[in-house]
Amino acid sequence: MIKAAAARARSNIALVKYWGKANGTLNVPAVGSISITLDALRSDTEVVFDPALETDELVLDGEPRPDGLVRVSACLDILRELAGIGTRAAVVSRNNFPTGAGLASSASGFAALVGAAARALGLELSPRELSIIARRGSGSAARSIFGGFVEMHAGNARDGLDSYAEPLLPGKEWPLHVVVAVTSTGEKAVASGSGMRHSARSSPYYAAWLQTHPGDMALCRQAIRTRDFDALAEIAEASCLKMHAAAMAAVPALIYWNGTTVECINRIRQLRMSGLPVLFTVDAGPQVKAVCTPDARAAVRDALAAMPGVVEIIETGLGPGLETHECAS
Ligand code: 2P0
Repeated sequence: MIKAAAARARSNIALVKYWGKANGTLNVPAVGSISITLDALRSDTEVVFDPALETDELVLDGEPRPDGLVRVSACLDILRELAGIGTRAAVVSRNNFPTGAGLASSASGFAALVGAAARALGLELSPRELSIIARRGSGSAARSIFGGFVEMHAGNARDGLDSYAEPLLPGKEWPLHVVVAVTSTGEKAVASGSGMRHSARSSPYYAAWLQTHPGDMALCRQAIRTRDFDALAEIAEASCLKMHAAAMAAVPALIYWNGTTVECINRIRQLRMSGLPVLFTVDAGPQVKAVCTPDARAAVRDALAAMPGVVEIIETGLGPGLETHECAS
């Protein structure tokens, strides 16, 4: 019998970054992280378990992507085992934003995949269980199961079962905005996973990154609890720069930025010094994400849109977690 369902999940950006793995096989992160889920950056995914299929299939943004099947099938295998079936699946996923360019398409993609597949199989899993399974596909996907402000726990159990995300604060309690300055639309040269492994192996700053991370998490939790934008800006920018410093100090160096990335960072720092509540963060790609209060949004957008080298601006508020539904197939 054919079993099908669909899901929508949103991308997220981390304010305190995940960089490094404690267990590559189970994809357990070496550190926790704190993120916000973005309303406008979405993956819509349909999963059809079909007895006629001999292998899993993946179509991403209209293109067959056999290269993505290892991680997709790994997530599907966990769900198939829970459901007690071996049926292969066709996965069709679409992102409404550039894939693989540092906009966390794997976060929304794997959260949507796991949500759709679990629903198709009739598995009644808790959001925490879905988060643990989504993590196997992509560490940041564990966070996209939830909306608003989200904390990912690295955990320390050998089986990875305490390595999951959970909500910290609903988005409506502190409705920040995000202005993404897209500085390049190509797929990034070094995927996050390899970048993390390379940093852990060769960066002299990786140990300091691990050692100072728990303090950063505590400061960020406190800033969110008290809605203290200046404190949030200080810790989020510090965590971002520390992650990139660890990557840049790897041998050979891992530089995810381009010139426009740096110019946008400088512009955002200027804007904050002039009194605008805005902070920057950058992930494993050259895009710059400005996080600001709703009243600062227009000024931030105009300033970043005017930067030479910015090719697109994406604006979004904070979004909800995973949504699943039946589909016609
Ligand atoms: C983050 N990033 O916390 C960090 C900051 C990128 C830079 O989580 O290997 O694609 O699939 O677990 O989730 C991107 O890493 O890595 C990421 P895998 P993922 O948002």
